[in-house]
Amino acid sequence: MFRFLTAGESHGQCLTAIVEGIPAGLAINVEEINRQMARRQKGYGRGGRMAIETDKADILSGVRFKETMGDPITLRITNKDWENWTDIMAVDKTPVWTKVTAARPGHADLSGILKYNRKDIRDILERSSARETAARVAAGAVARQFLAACGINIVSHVTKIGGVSVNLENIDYRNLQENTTSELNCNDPQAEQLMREKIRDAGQAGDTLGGVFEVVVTNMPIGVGSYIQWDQRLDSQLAAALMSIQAIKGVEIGDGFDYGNHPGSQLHDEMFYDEHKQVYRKTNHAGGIEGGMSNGEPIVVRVCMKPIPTLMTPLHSVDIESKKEVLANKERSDVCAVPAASVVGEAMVALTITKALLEKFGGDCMVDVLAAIEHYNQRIKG
Ligand code: EPS
Repeated sequence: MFRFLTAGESHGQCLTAIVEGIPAGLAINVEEINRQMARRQKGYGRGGRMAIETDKADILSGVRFKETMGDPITLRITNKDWENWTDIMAVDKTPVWTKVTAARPGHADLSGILKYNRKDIRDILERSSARETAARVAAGAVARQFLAACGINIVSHVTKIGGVSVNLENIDYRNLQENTTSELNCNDPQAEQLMREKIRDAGQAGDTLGGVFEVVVTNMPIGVGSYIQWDQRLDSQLAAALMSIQAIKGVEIGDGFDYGNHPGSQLHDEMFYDEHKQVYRKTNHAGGIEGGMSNGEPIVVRVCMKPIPTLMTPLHSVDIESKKEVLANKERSDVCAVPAASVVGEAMVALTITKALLEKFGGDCMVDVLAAIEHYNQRIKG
């Protein structure tokens, strides 16, 4: 079974991920893992923390001589900022702290403190912080190397920030490439300029901005995921994985909510036959998934992130200790983290597809997995 877990607080010593179930014999490129880590840190609108950290994943187990052995892989990301928090986040000292007591609307603060019976909101915000996504990207970077060995590619792009949308009409999803130059991971330079202005203005006003990004998976084998049980459906697994990312409020597959606007005759992807291409489609409204299974078309998932709840011009709230109405807690944060979330989205999609792929093709070692995929592809061609 493929699974992963993360541990660690935002200002604790480190974040850790354990990834279990990657077959033996997969070549691991540590430099590429760290390139993914760096992508998550970028983006116009990120806060002061990103200037402190240079996230790097140290592999503590599971890889020997640059190859997996089938063991759990442990990845550690050291928090450089920890040295500024050794008293506040001490493991084995008596408390020397200034408590955080003004809950932020939109954050985990209020429900968390009641649920876990804590007196300092810091006990909640440290783990609920999106800093945890650094560990997900490290885990996802291992999964992507597994998928790349199986020929599967994952990219993302930002399609909306603060109400400014890109033109999606001429996007060639089959050949979408990673954007290595745009600071906002946006493929439309005109929209990107407007997005930057929106982020700059929001920052100056002490406000924050959300947006939308798409994750696209290409070269997926047909029939990954299943309609047999609700939790085996690939679309349900992707939606859950993406919805689990901090601040995500909506997930759509393919045309998503637009399916409510048109009749079926305009929305189902008609089938055609060609000796070379076999059964093929001219459209991809379904976003690469029908009946909970991949259908061979690019998988297109659209994800909406709310504006980050930590505002420098804080909102009305209540102090949980004094019960007085106050302004919410101000913490250093980001004005906009949608480009970072798009990289996290890629990681969560990679981890989800890896799990589903291994359920379909099994295998303790890479040669068995690749042989199973090859055999299956030959069979369905016939
Ligand atoms: C983040 C680190 C955090 C925040 C942000 C994401 O660092 P700090 O709290 O020290 O400034 O910048 O966290 C949140 C958006 C949140 O809601 O907590 C990171 O590494 O991505």
